[in-house]
Amino acid sequence: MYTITVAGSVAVGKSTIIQSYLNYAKNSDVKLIESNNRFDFEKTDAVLFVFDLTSESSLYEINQLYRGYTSVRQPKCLHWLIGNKNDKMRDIEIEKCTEFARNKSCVYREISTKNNNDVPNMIESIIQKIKLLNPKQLGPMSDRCISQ
Ligand SMILES: Nc1nc2c(ncn2[C@@H]2O[C@H](COP(=O)(O)OP(=O)(O)O)[C@@H](O)[C@H]2O)c(=O)[nH]1
Ligand SMILES: [Mg+2]
Repeated sequence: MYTITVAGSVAVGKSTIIQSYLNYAKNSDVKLIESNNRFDFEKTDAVLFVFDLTSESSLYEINQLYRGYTSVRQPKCLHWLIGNKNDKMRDIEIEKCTEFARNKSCVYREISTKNNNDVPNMIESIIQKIKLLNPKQLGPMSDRCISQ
């Protein structure tokens, strides 16, 4: 079971992202949790820093969350910057978003939970990257050693 933590300011769409994925993948080996708590950032496989493309303050509120994250993150933990609500008229220039992501070495992606494919595609590609880094399905290392 992998864990993806969805962080970000109030009303950016965290719950909607999680619900959209649950509707799509009923039996997934990934657990999505909504949290801004750095103790959750400590024990997760990936963090999605979500902001609302129509709210510049929601982008800047990620600064503090990101600081908490960097203070506890595990070396293999992956992180993304997600601009949500791209079905609406944007209030933040794309250059500002990509620059913000670059400064935090985040992959940047824009989505809308109103588009049925965006959340499943995003989460599936994240799961693929997590699995490449953490091949847990292979079982414990000891089971994979051939005895001499
Ligand atoms: N237009 C639009 N509204 C969205 C989108 N995602 C979420 N919302 C709306 O934004 C509001 C806050 O969403 P919610 O998931 O509760 O945000 P949270 O506080 O981050 O968990 C709700 O009214 C959602 O329906 C989106 O992609 N586009
Ligand atoms: Mg919520």
